[in-house]
Amino acid sequence: MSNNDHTKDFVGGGVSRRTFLKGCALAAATLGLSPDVVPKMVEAAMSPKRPPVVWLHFQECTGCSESLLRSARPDIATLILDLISLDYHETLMAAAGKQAEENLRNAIKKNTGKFICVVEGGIPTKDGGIYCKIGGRTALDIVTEVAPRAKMVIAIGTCAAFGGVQAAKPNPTGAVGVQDIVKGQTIINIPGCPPNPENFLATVVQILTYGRPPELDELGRPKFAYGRKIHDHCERRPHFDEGRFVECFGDPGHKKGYCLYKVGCKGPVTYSNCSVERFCNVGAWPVGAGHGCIGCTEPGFWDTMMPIYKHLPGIYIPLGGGIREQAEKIGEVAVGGAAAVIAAHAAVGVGKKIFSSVKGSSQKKDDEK
Ligand code: FSX
Ligand code: SF4
Ligand code: F3S
Repeated sequence: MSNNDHTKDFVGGGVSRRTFLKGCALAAATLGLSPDVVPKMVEAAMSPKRPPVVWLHFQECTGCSESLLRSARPDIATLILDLISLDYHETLMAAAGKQAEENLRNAIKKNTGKFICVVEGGIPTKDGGIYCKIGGRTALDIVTEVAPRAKMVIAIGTCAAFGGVQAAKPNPTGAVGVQDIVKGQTIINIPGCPPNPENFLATVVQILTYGRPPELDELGRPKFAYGRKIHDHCERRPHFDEGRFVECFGDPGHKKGYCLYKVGCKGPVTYSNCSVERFCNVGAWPVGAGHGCIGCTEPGFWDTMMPIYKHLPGIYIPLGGGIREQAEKIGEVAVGGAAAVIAAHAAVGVGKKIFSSVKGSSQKKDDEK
């Protein structure tokens, strides 16, 4: 693909000013900005100068692209594909083989220092990175060549941000996220397995409007999306506060919509706006559907948030009437495993928060507010 017109072929393309307006209003709300900024956003979004985007796929399930393309409100995929000039995207472009490789080379050459590089998927580093190859080159080679030449990088999904499912123990391919390889570059992490497309849209609109990334947390995640815990805005929170829990799936408490903490919900230690933004324009999200949050926006969640159906140890739960009691201990093996992995992440910000939550301190403070 060489220009935006070409991308329109893929999505049935072309959006009206009204759609831009709706999309920008949605982005402004997601970013937590006043509606006053919407005209400025629309102006930036409708500019004929579309930022070139090179989208790389590595170790992943393509769920990030899928969730983007299947999104609604107001057809985010169309909107994004009209906002940018998607010069290279392996699963969307018509080109294949040598022509595709040439497209990539040309896009980089023509737009060095100007394009946005979106990376989807983890990068294997073991044995010279041979476990993911495209056109005979390793993902490691490709990302090392492309990402430093970009204006900035967006790592979409937990795989690109932190290594994801393939980085789970024993991580046989040595998978890591982009930030572990590419240094000295602006990298915006939009984790989630897959992430909410609205967070990606809002980030793109922010970049278009202000020419810079949104404010990021210590893990490189936009604060507008990852600044609060799932638990802080969960519709089941009143049940948590009053000590009404699902004890096992399908029990009367489950049918009544009680809190899922005791059946493994990791909402108290997971930073994301899922409980506010929801998915698919129908208000759906994991906890709303009756399953606990598995912490998919956090680094190493496939290890640190396990077992899926047990809550983390040491988080205080209320028993109702303001009486608190430390949650019952889960099996020693699970406790040791989770605590050890979480301790390993304690060197970075959110890891620290998780660690202190596990020790009971920060969670207790939060719950006492
Ligand atoms: Fe990873 Fe994206 Fe999980 Fe999949 O492609 S974040 S495996 S749902 O979706 O990279
Ligand atoms: Fe919601 Fe989970 Fe918190 Fe319960 S523990 S209130 S289900 S986020
Ligand atoms: Fe993931 Fe939990 Fe949101 S599992 S999608 S962070 S509710």
